[in-house]
Amino acid sequence: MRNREIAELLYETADIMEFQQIEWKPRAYRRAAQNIENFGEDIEKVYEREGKKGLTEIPGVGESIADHIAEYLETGKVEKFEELKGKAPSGTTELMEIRGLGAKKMKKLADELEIKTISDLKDAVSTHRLRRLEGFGEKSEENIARAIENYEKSHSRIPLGKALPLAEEIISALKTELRIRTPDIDLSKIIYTGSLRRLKETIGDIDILAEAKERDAGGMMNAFVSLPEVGQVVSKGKTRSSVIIKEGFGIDLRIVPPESYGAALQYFTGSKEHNIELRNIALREGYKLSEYGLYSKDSGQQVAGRSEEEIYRKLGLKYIAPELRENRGEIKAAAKNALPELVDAEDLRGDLHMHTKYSEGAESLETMIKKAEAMEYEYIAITDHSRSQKIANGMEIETMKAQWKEIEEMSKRFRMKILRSSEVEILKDGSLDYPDEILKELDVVVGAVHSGFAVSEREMTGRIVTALENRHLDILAHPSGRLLGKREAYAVNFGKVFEAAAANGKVMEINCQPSRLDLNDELIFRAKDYGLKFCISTDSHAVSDLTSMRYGLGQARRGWLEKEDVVNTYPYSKLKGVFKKLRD
Ligand code: DGT
Ligand code: CA
Ligand code: CA
Repeated sequence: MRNREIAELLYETADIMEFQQIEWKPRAYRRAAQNIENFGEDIEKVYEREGKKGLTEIPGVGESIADHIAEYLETGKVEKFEELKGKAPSGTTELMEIRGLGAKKMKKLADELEIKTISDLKDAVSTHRLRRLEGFGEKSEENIARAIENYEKSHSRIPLGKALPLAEEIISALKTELRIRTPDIDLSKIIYTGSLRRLKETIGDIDILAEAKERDAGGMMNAFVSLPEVGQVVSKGKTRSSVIIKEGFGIDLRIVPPESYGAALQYFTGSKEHNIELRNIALREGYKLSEYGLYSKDSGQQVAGRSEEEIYRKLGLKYIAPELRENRGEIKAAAKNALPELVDAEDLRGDLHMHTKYSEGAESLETMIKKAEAMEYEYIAITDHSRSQKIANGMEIETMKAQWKEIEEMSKRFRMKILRSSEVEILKDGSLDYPDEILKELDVVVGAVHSGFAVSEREMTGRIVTALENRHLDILAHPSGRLLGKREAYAVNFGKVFEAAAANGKVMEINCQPSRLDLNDELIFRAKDYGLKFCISTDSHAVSDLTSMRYGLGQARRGWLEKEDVVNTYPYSKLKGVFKKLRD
């Protein structure tokens, strides 16, 4: 369902029009946007069925807006809107993202104070020029200051789901280039390090490390800075260069000689806190540790540096996986040989959260099943939205029954176990969105909160605990409700949630969607202490999402989870023991 997306597009366009003083249209655009937002049916479907004519039947949507929507649905953009955006002075579309700063205010700021960019705005706030402006005042200045802060926080870091594929793309492009230029280089030793290698949920900048002998380093650097992906070269040296790629993100490349490769990999993987602790241990043991190697303090001789393993070993530590290197107790555990045996990609046998065209997924049931089977899963759960989720095309009971039929047919054609399920809305009073006689027909019930976030902590905790006490619920989906960089977790007492989940044998989801990663690493770590089990689920809306498993897996590993903690590593025969309904 793309109604919300299209409404957003129209709202944004209205803002741009207003800013450019195209007076009469913005109101019409906003009215159309609002009606589309509240329209019960998927307007993409309306368009498929009835064409442009169908669109004009939506209140407020006239010929020309219908044309634009059709163009958008066909091509993914609207030429005229792009033009309009292009004409807007640079910086204004960015300014529009500051919450509470509508087009009228922006216009006034531009006219009176010549504020055209966020940095202009920041300047005006810090020198208190804003509060003296008519219609603004002290309060409004404070609000805008806070809005700028939020904007910067959410825009300065790259989500893992974006950074990882980007880094892989750049590294593979670099390798291709080097294969031609310097065929005798060891290409296996070009690797991303930093927070990305630790699979942190957001990444400040991408750090790449490569090994090369001195004579090859220059050629490698040249190849790097001249990659077509590179937008701007910030600095270029023999061993280190910094570039900004066309997408706007910073990438560093460092080149080190073979005898330092392990030490540099260890150092640049971080975290800084982990490194500081490690360096202290080195000092205590009579060594000096740097990005060049581990050296004896007395003789100055290098005692390790080619590999990370060698460094940890010399310091009397077991090898520590990058995801654990946050100085959260992993160094002590490594010294006592008490590190967790982390869950691994090969351990995963199924995916218990995905959508199809039955609700807001992009693909048919069959397409999703085919892809999951090609990934060699043993089982999957089909979890289309429940009926009250109108905006996500939630399933009425009849629709769901039709899906059961199709699942039954598919089960004959495919090897995989296909579980009947639904992502069932946890309603305001904590009850579930289908009657018991329907819930009991499902193999697995995934419960989720999607609305009504703005309540007290007590209310939200009560709502979720009630759901966890419901015998029909099996898994709590994206338990915190946060959207990375966009929305904080709702106010909820996690201690009580985890307690109730443990008491009732419920499973916590680790949602793999790059914009969610929920539970996050810290909450996973905390939840494990309650004896809880987890499932790592993609919440796929298209086949391409099925591969985002690795992002959630990263968070699970950062939360110290082992194979046994994660139920979708279990063979189906064992999984049945986890979910009551499969047992019955
Ligand atoms: P980010 O980019 O903010 O997501 O986080 P990182 O961890 O990638 O940090 P970054 O890019 O500033 O530096 C990469 C690694 O280099 C970092 O994880 C550890 C190491 N490093 C950087 N600065 C220091 C430092 O002052 N001391 C030590 N011991 N290590 C550092
Ligand atoms: Ca970094
Ligand atoms: Ca860096």
